[in-house]
Amino acid sequence: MSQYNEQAVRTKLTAEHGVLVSAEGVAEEARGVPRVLVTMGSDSDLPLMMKTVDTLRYEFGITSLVQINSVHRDLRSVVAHIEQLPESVQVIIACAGGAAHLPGNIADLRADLSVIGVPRNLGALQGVDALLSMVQMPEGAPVAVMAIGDAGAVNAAIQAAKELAIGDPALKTRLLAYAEKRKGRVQSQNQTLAGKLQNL
Ligand code: AIR
Repeated sequence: MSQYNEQAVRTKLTAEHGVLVSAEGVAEEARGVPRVLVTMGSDSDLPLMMKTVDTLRYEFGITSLVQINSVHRDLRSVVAHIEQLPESVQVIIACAGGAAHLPGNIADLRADLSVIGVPRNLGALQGVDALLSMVQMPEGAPVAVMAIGDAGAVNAAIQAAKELAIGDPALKTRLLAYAEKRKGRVQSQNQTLAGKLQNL
């Protein structure tokens, strides 16, 4: 991200912006400029959202900011956090469970940024509640909603990488390499298929 001076963005980061995470480590150990905000309603969402953070940093080399934001427990701080994001952040990934209004609220606050929603599989309705809360946005404030749970968390990272790759050929190359790895999985399944069928 040549248009952003890494040192300038990093020195401006405060605890209010969230915690920086990159392939090198967390907080002071992290490197690079945050291009994605990964936010969630509670730290109980973290195990799920680490799949997003890890896909971003290890598959695509994308540094993210990670932050907790609850629109049902502290709405005012959500507004402040989202309005103060560093300008290097170009995509927001938001996860919540239950009455999951975080991505929709952020889509209203930030008409200039892409918002991707990850519904968490939780409680009596196992994520169907979160999915419907996210996906039924009124006209004018879209949220790109992923699948419920693990697949959605990983896909959110890939979707963010695709959006960032529009202006970043190196990232395009990494996306293609990631797709090749997926093809390899099918090929190796076919190679071991005869043996598996014989044992059934
Ligand atoms: N949540 C928190 N504030 C608003 C919402 N929707 C969600 C969290 C989490 C769930 O409530 O995103 O998925 C349960 O949170 P906790 O903190 O009780 O584990």
